[in-house]
Amino acid sequence: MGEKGEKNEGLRRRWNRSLEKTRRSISSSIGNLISGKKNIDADVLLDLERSLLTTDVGVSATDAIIATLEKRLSRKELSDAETLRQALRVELTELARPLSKVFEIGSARPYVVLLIGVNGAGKTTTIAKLSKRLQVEGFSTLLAAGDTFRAAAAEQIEAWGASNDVPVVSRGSGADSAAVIYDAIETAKRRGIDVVLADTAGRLQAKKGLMDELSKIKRVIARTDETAPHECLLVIDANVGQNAISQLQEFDEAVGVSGLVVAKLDGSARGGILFSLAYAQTSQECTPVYFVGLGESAEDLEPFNPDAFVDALLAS
Ligand SMILES: Nc1nc2c(ncn2[C@@H]2O[C@H](COP(=O)(O)OP(=O)(O)OP(=O)(O)O)[C@@H](O)[C@H]2O)c(=O)[nH]1
Ligand SMILES: [Mg+2]
Repeated sequence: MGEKGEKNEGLRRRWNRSLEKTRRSISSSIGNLISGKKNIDADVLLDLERSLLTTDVGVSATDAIIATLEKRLSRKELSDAETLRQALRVELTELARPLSKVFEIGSARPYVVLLIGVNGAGKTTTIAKLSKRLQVEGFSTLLAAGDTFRAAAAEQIEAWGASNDVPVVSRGSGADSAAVIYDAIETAKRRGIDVVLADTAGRLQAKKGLMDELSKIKRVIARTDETAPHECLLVIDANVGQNAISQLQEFDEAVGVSGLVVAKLDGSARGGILFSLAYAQTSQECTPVYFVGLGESAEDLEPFNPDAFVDALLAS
């Protein structure tokens, strides 16, 4: 195996390991089939429907998938577990494909990336991971400690910056978040830094005052460069299930979400939420999932790859 082959193999193993819990749910019905019954019938699809719902694929997306499989079953195209697995693979991959988009640093300098989301979603961790990734790609980064709500928040990002040699602009807790981010962007301009990654405090999408604060942050950022922020990334915890849909809607309405990061896909049994997110957006322009979090360390941020994702879900 060449170096590239080894890298791909390692990546495949990582996806597989991360999706173990979600896979167990989905595959159990297909797995039972292989060891038990020989023929695919309506009961099997019922089992599959239940598993998809358990992993948070959501009612509408599950209905659509099962309807297609039923059609194929009635046309006698699903003769055994393997053809069912293949058919499911095609359905799931097609559904997830519109979510995939390459995260690119455009030409603006500094390129400003704002991270938002509910409490504990994984924003600050994602900033650390993204900063690492961008450094490897040759971009210099500066972090804005825009979560001024808790003292520990600024400390968390300052400590990470110090140990990774990444500059951080912070004014500690109680400071005005918009002002800190504004400062960070001006600092990056002066120092010729490529990318500013701006942290924000976690907030519930239902809290109007906090959502208004986000629009203010956005307005203040636009004073440094009218095209900024260039990306507004909503970080979603894979474990929140169907609430992800409402998070996307509400944050998008409040500030305009340009892309998603689905964190904590590892260890979650609810990875099907990605299909739900895709299905919810079938009739509109799709907000992409740029990255998924596959672990807690700085290397565990992977571009969302629908093929790797579905392969990992259906791996035997
Ligand atoms: N397993 C796993 N854990 C993650 C991942 N991303 C974040 N975490 C963990 O989730 C917890 C919360 O992450 P933070 O990055 O602090 O979340 P946050 O959105 O900044 O939280 P607040 O600032 O409190 O709103 C931490 O314990 C992280 O280590 C991931 O992809 N996988
Ligand atoms: Mg945080």
